[in-house]
Amino acid sequence: MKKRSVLVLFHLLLCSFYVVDSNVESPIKTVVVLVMENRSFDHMLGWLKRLNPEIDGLTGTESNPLNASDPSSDHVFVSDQAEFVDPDPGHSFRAIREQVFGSKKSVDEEGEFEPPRMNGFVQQARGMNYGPDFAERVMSAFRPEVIPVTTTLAMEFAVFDRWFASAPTSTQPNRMYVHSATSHGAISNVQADLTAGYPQKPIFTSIADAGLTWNVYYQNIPATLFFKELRKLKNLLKFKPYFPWFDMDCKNGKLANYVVVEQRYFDLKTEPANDDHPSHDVAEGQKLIKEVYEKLRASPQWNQTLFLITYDEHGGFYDHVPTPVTGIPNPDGLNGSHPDFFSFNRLGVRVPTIAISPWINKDSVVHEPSWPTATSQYEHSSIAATVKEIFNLPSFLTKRDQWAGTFHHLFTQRTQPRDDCPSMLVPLPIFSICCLL
Ligand SMILES: *[C@@H]1O[C@H](CO)[C@@H](O)[C@@H](O)[C@H]1NC(C)=O
Ligand SMILES: *[C@@H]1O[C@H](CO)[C@@H](O)[C@H](O)[C@H]1NC(C)=O
Ligand SMILES: *[C@@H]1O[C@H](CO)[C@@H](O)[C@H](O)[C@H]1NC(C)=O
Ligand SMILES: *[C@@H]1O[C@H](CO)[C@@H](O)[C@H](O)[C@H]1NC(C)=O
Repeated sequence: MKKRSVLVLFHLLLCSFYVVDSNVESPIKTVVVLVMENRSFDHMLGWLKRLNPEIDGLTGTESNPLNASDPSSDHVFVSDQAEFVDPDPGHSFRAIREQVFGSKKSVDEEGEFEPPRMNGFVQQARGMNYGPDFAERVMSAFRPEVIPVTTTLAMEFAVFDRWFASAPTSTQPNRMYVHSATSHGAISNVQADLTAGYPQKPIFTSIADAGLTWNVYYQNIPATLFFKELRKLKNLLKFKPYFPWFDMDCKNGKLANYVVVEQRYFDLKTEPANDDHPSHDVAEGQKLIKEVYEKLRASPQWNQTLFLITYDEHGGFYDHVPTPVTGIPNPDGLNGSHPDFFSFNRLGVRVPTIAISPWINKDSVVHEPSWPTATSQYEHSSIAATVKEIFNLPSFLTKRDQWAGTFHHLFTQRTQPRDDCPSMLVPLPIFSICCLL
C-alpha cells in the first residue's frame, strides 16, 4: 500500500515535470495584429501557387456557373486580372449563403448542411446589377507581382492556406471574433449595438489580468472600441494615435505584449483609406503593411515579435475551398436572429493570413490543423487561442477559441531567430490603376 502511494507520487512528480517541460517559455513576447478588410484567400494569394505549388491556390480551372441551379449554364472562370480599385461585392450573411451554397434558402441553418459547393459567387454578383463585368471582377485574383509586399511576406514567412472567417458574414462580427472569440450573437453590423458596445470579455482583459500589457494604435476610429470593456477610463491611454506613437514605440523597444494596429477605414482625399476594403485602393494597404513590417523589423524587439496579418472576411470575392460546416462549436450559446436565424455552427469563407516572425522558417505553408480536436480549423479565434499559449494565460474566452487550431509550433522549430529576414520590402511596381488613368 505504502509502496504504491510512493509510486503514484513519483508518477505525479514526473507528470508535473512533463507539464512544465511542455510549457517551455515562448520566444514570442510581442504579438502585433493587423486585420485588413474584405478579401478572399484566392483573390489575394490564389496565384501564389505559381511560385509555391504546395499552396492550395488557383490553377485556372476554377469556375462558377451563371446560374448555380443550372450546371449547363455558361461558366465564368477565375482570372489573374484583379485591379487595385475594385467595386464592392456582396458580403452580408444572405449574400454569403448564396455564394457558398449556390442558393438563398435558409432552412439549413440549424441542422445538417449540404457541403458548400462554392458555386454561387457569379450568380450572387450578377444579382447585384452592377453591370456585365461585375461577375468577372468577383472571380478575379491578383498576380503575385501586383501585390509585392503581401507576396514577399507570404514567401518569407508562413502563409496559412486553411484560415477562415469565424462567421459567414460581414466585418464587425468577424472583427469581434479576432479579439474575443465570439460576436456575442451578432451576424451583421448593427449600428445601434456597435454604438452601445458589446459586453463579452476580450483578450485584452485576459492579457491585463495576467499582468501583461496591450496597446491599440489607431488612425481614425478604433474598431476595438466596440468592446464595452475597453471604454473604461483605465483603458483610455492604451489607445494611441498611430502617428507618431507606433514608430516611436518600435524604435524605443516600448511595444506592449499584445498590440493592435488599426488602419484608416475612411477614404479621405488627402489620406486615402488603407484597409484594402473595396473600393479602397489595395496599393494603400500594401503601403501600410510595408510600413508596419519595416518598423517592427528595425525594432530592438524584433527577435521576440510575431506580426500577424489577416483579413476580417472575404468581401464577396470567390474562393474555391468549401467553408467548414462540421463540428464547429457555438462560442457562448448565443444565436443570431438578424436578418436570419444562425447558431454560429459554420465558418465563413477562407481569407489570407500571414504569420511573420524571425522564429518562422522561410517558405512555411500551414495547412489544416489536427488539434486540439479532429474538426478544429484555423479561424480568427485561433489568434486568442495561440496568444493564450504564448503567454500561458489561465483560461479560454469561449468554446470557440478552445476549439480553434493553434500555431505556436511555428515558433519552436528553431533554436535561434533568423538573421536573414528582409529589412526593406520591395516598393510597389505601380501605384494604382486610377493614378495611371
Ligand atoms: C466590409 O464591407 C462592408 C460593406 O461594404 C463595409 O461596411 C465595411 O466597412 C467592411 N466591413 C464592414 C463594416 O462590414
Ligand atoms: C436557373 O436554373 C433553374 C433550373 O434550371 C431555373 O429554374 C431558373 O429559372 C434559372 N434561373 C434564372 C435566373 O435563369
Ligand atoms: C536577433 O537575432 C539575430 C540572430 O541571433 C541577431 O543576429 C540579431 O542581432 C538580433 N537582433 C536584435 C535586434 O536583437
Ligand atoms: C441557439 O440555437 C440552438 C440550436 O437551435 C439551441 O439549441 C439553443 O437553445 C439556442 N440558444 C438560445 C440562447 O436560444
